[in-house]
Amino acid sequence: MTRLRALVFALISGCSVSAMGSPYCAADLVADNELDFFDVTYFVGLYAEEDPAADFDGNGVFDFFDLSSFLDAFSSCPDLTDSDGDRIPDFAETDDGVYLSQTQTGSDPFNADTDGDGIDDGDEVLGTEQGLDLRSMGASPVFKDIFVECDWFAGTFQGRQENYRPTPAVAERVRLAFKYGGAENPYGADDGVNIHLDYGQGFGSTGGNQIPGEPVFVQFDSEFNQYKAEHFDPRRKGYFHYAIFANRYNSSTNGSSGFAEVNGDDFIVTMVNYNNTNNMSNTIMHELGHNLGLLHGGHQNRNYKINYNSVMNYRFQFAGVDVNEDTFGDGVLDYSFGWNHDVNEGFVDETIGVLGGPIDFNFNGQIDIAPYSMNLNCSGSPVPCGQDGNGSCYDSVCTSLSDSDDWANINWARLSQSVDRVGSAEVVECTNWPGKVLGAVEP
Ligand SMILES: [Ca+2]
Ligand SMILES: [Ca+2]
Ligand SMILES: [Ca+2]
Ligand SMILES: [Ca+2]
Ligand SMILES: [Zn+2]
Repeated sequence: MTRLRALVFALISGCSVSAMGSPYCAADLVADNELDFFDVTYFVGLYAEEDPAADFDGNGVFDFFDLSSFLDAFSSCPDLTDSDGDRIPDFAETDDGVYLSQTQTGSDPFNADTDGDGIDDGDEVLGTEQGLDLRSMGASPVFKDIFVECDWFAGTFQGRQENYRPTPAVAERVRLAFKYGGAENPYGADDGVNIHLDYGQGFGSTGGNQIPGEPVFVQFDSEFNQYKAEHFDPRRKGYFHYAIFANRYNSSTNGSSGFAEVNGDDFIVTMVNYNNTNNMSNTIMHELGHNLGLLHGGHQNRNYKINYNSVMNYRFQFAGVDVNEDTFGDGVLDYSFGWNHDVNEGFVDETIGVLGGPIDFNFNGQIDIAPYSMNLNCSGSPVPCGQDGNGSCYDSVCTSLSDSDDWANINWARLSQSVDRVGSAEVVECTNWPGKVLGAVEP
């Protein structure tokens, strides 16, 4: 575009440029981190219309002094070079990990996403170009953030009164699990993620809402996407995960707890008749984990691994992860750290268990000294190699079962890869529900 054509364009579409108020230079009116022809053009346009914003010296009168003040500001602006293109000039990215203000951001001037959470520094510090104010929602350019909008149904479902809105107790349990999780941050900051669940609780979280209606089930993802189109601010796309909390999905008898995109941004949590703080918070972290790229075996689909200690594993989704190394859940909500050693089902050594201490894997009441072969990744009791426990085992083969480091394996680029933005995403149906591992009746 030639300069002349650009000028004409700027004049006829003057409102398309950013509003006044680059935090970096008062004269950078179009807030593109460059002082250029367009800033002058924009200013002259405001001046001609006696827009209050053109009262540059603040004396209540539009006069010659405004124009000269503007030109002074123009000439005294700092170097607005933005090396990494994240809309924050180099001089403001102080590269010390301490966020103080929009002109002392703590972020890296040569890395557009300093904390590596998939959201650019400029979006976290200034809000997005579409006007989504992530900073006021708690975003930091130097600490990982995840945003999730939660919309829910409430009413009568199959004769039951239910309210599937996440409670403050649910949100707190999820918050703590991420806050003290193992995701790394730059500049030697503590590990952890600030997760922001917007269930319409206020204080900047005003996107979550009840969806009218009392559907017995929601079809994923055709009906899901219709609800999303109606209830999700499109400016949040690419920055927020979107979750619907409903009775069931896909059928009136499906008792499973959820469905999610893998490496995406959409998931559904269906609590049927087992809605409580533990079940919902654990399922949020499980389904969100799929969005983050995690599978039921961490890096693989192999489910029920006794040494994969994560809420992603059906063995630990509702029971919580194992903290005393006996392979049974202890109610703690977490992803895995990959600390357990491999367990070879063809050569099971009870004396070393999963982390060093002995475990009676075959429930014969003693620690067997001699290794044996046994298919261990089953929802019920272990069975001999070659058998699948009438479908209760993930597979029938005896292999080496490996742990996985979920926290290190999170795909932080998932938002830019989600199905709403590009092509088709892999989805995973989560057929788990409380008591399944114990052989209870599906609700
Ligand atoms: Ca920059
Ligand atoms: Ca940067
Ligand atoms: Ca970031
Ligand atoms: Ca962040
Ligand atoms: Zn799942």
